[in-house]
Amino acid sequence: MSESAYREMWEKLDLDLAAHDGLLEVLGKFYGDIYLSQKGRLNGAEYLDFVLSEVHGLRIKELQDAKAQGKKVIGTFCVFVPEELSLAADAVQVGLCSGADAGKELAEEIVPRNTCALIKSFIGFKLAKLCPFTESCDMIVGETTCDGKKKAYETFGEHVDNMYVMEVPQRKEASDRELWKSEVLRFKDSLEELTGVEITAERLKKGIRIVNEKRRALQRLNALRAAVPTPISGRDVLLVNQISFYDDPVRFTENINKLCDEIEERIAASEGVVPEGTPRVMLSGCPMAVPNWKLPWLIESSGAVIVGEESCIGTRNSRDLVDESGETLEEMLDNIADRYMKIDCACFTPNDERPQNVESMARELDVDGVIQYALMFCQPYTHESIKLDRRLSEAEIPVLGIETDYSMEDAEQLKTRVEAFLEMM
Ligand code: BJ8
Repeated sequence: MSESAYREMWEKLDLDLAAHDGLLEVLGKFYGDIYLSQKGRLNGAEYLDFVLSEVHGLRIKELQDAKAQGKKVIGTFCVFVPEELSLAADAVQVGLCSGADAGKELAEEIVPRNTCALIKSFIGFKLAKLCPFTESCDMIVGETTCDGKKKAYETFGEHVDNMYVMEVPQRKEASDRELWKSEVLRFKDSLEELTGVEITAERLKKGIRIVNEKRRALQRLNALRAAVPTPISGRDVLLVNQISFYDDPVRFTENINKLCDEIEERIAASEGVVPEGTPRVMLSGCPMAVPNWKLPWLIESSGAVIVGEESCIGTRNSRDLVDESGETLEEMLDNIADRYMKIDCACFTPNDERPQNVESMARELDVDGVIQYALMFCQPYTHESIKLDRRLSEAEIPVLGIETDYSMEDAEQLKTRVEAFLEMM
């Protein structure tokens, strides 16, 4: 598609074209510095580069084409929203979390300043008219996870059409499972009403299979990257996880499996993206949405390699599959409810699974240290970081806690802390 056709599309979506041009320019430069400058990347990374370069172009065109064919677009902010159901309703589901400071001042007019950067970012992108994904949505799904998000959706909802909020329980008792199942059913009904498509057992089975295949590809990638020497950079795997929320799920799975085939060849030849002996680090904590690449870049440019992300844009989203043995609609809906109740988000209390998961992941990946990442003002993850710090220290796994936002102002200071941590490891 030509540049002028893209501009016409963005204009129709009511984007602020001048501000949007500025955003794409900064994004392109940032991507070049952080991604394209890497040495020894896999050929399959071309897919990542292509998707990222067309994230506001070709992918948005695809969404417009889907809409022209009568399909609906569902926007989400959290891994609790079951994509299986959206696919079964013949809809397209896309992630709307954003990882850049755009529109921050506008966002601070409607949410408190001491709100995390992720929330301010999705609000800022909307208010500054910068996000073609948000503007393409027929329904935007929020969820009652942290207080920041659930209060923000009240005001955000005044600025978008068709805001829908799923109630996510805060505990994991039988009554919470019951509540969650009823929310899964309510979401199914709302999708059917929006799309006019009845979610049958056959359609849902297909939706479950597509999303499971996507998660299987991510599991395969996570298993392969654990090899020594490390065959793929942490930055590239983070990008894979980020793209998993935007790209068509079938195309994504196919490309990630091809990337994994190439990684297998690399492993067989004992080739790594970094030399053997490079310190292995695992990230744990808040999700890192596109283009939040600051910390991974600082870590990997300090001489370490990231071999795991315990995060929703990471293994928390791919660890569990939906049981595929269900045959009736009811069985499948139960299996979906069960799978999503396993998510160990810090919004749950108690949340004993998460420390266990973090420690066992660190051991399985044989990491030299864990870097806990929390966005400033994120209560759930900063609270849990204290407990996790204690647990990992007791297990003699070196740990560093980082609290930051999306600005680059603290980059130098963070780099110094990361370097000191790597030396200490
Ligand atoms: S399941 S982690 S995607 S809620 S960083 S907005 S928690 S103040 S993102 Fe999340 Fe779903 Fe949980 Fe995952 Fe609040 Fe913290 Fe901000 Fe956060």
